[in-house]
Amino acid sequence: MNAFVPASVTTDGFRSDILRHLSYTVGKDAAHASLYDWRMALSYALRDRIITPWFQATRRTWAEDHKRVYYLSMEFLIGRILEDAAINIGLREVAAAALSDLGQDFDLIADTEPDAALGNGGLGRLAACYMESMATLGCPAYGYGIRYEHGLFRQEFEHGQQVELAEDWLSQKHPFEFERPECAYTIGFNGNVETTGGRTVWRPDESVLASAYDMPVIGWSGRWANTLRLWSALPSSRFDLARFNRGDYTAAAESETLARTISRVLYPDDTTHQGKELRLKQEFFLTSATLQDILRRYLDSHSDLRALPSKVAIQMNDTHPALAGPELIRLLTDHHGIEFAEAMEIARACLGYTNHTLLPEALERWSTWLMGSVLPRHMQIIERIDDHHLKAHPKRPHYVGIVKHHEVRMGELAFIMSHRVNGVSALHTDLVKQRLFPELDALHPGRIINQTNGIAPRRWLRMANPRLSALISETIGAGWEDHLDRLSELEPHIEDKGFRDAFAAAKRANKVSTARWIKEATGVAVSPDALFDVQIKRIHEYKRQLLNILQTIAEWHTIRETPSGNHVPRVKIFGGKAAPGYAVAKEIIHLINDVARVINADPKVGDLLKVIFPPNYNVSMAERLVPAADLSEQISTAGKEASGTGNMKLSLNGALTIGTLDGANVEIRDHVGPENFFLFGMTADEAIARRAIDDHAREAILSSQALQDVLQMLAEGRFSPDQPDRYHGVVNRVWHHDYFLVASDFAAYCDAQGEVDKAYRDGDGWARKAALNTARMGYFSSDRAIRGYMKEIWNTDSML
Ligand code: 26V
Repeated sequence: MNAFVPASVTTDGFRSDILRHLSYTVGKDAAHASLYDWRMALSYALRDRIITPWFQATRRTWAEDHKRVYYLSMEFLIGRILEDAAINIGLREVAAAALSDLGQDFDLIADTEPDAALGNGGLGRLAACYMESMATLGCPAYGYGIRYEHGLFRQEFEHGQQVELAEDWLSQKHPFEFERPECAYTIGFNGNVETTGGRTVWRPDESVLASAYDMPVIGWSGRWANTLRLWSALPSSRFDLARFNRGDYTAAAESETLARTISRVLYPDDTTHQGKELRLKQEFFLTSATLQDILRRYLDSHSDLRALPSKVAIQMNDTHPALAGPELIRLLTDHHGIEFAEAMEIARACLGYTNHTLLPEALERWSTWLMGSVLPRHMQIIERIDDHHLKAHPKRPHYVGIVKHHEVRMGELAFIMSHRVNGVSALHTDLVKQRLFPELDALHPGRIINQTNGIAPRRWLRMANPRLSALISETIGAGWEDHLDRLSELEPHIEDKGFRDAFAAAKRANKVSTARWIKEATGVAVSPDALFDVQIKRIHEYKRQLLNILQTIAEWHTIRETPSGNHVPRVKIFGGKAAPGYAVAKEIIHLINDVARVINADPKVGDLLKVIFPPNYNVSMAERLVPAADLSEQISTAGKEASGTGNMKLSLNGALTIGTLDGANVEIRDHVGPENFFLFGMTADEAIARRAIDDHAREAILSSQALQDVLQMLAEGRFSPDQPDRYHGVVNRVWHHDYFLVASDFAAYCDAQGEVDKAYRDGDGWARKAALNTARMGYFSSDRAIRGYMKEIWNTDSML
């Protein structure tokens, strides 16, 4: 039981709370209530308990006029809210007991909650973990995002191929949100700019309303709560009856159409920037509504906008909200009469920019034509910022700048408008300096800093893995959840065989229950004694699911050739979605499913090898798979994965990593110890050198019989008998267009997998390594990361 359970909340009391909400909020009699009804009643009863700390936190922030942090993100990949909130407020057990008295099961009810999937992957999930940590640390903060009607699409497989279906998390009532119709701002688009008498006015010819919805974010132990404010678009003018009556039917509904589209759907592609007008409008919608709200709040209790940076820190989660620079300057100059240069300094002192990717195709660039027509005033301001920066730094090389070749480069804009720019792992930050912004780094030494990513231990250990959490609490006592470094206190116990057995038993129990779930989800029976080898993340060439599946085929081949060999049984588990327009990624999904079908039906292989790919990987599925994993696949081409955070979740839960020297893998390996990590493959520098070699893949293929065999099987259609040439494209790309170096890293990867087998055969040795992973991962708490942002970027402190 939590020490901080609000003493006033008894099981009996909470049971009446639930029943009261069931009757008077949901309008159902217990005798006829469905799981949905119970979930609503439970959510409202919990929500009641969150309101008081939430109000208190808000009141104290006002009363003490504390600096506030504003975290702007196009994505918040929250997942389920109910159980996480229950755990943080200390009522998880009370609620379960109360429900059990009522003949209901907490887990069954919680399992009916749809994921709030307002994000694509790592960047959005990081925003959600950071919101939770800011609340845990008592850092007054607001998250700002868009309330997409449809989050990330639902994935199904048809004949092994991905199909996308609309996701509609909002089709059910969302009990943790509060509509704030009184809080709404007008967001303009297009139109023209007029300058008269020294004053500039933008006259948009289109507009929508941004209307707020608030969600409380409760921190660990319920000591602090912040707000996540999501904007929903509404028509700015009522239906234009006059135009309608004149027969102008479409124009009459224009504002309504624009409003309906703007917050309708999350862009499902996190790999390619397409320069689409609607996306630019979404970004401005988020940014403008948020900045208007920030200035309104500030001016409620201050009058001098020059002091804004002492009370306001604005973090841009990648460049998606990078219009914050020009928009803040516009509001300060055009609306509040501040001089341009001073406005720029004020804005820069408020703003910080986090870079999450080096992939050139993901870096945002907008044509000056589009920017100039959708946001004419901002286009002017952007040019002025660029000009001002050039004048201040006359030695700036001619090819450096924000506006080049008729494009606005959002990375450069965000950099120049921020007082701090940060990468998300030590290696990534070095690469941001050396490869992405070398010239700007030279002009602004010290501006680029590192903040290695982290994950929320409450969700990713305490909630996802109750068995391991209980063992940890029994061993080192309570309170590690918000002092994750304390996991190091486990180390001396790892020398104790009893502890290692208990650690292994928790893992095994997780595997048993996940095996049951796998059977339900996919129809395939897997043995919990097999090594659970897990690769869960978006499907992308650089993440190299292809390398994994090619090695799986090689392993299958070996088992068939030497059926009596000493093979370690494995379950290869994949999870992930491909962007709908990313044909190569979709082909990899198809391949994994085809290979799974053949291998899983092969009687010669039996339990020695299974391939599992449950559809619709999401946060909830991650919570189910992470605690059951033995091996974590972090095998991206070095230099391509900015950080990774799944790598942290898996290792924290006692999975060993097989991985490259990429992103945060480097730091994870430093922490857990190289002997507890299976390293393979080229470094980032070696990868670049390798690519420069003509026919690098050919050389690697010719020196690996295993790889030749695998490619041969693919070419012959062994996994696609109904269409033997289906994977000719894949084979051809490995031979001739292997940018991500699958062939060149193949042999090293197979060797590392051999090392994994060897280590796994020693069950007790494996348990030691697994436990050491958990014990040494405390550093990767998002609390540590947020402390870093508070100190080095936001210049703020805790109110606890
Ligand atoms: C780019 C775009 C381009 C425009 C359309 C929508 C969209 C959405 C997202 C992105 C960038 C995604 C970048 C990203 O997710 N990076 C990941 O960030 C994680 C958190 O820092 C990090 O762990 C991963 O390594 C990194 O890939």
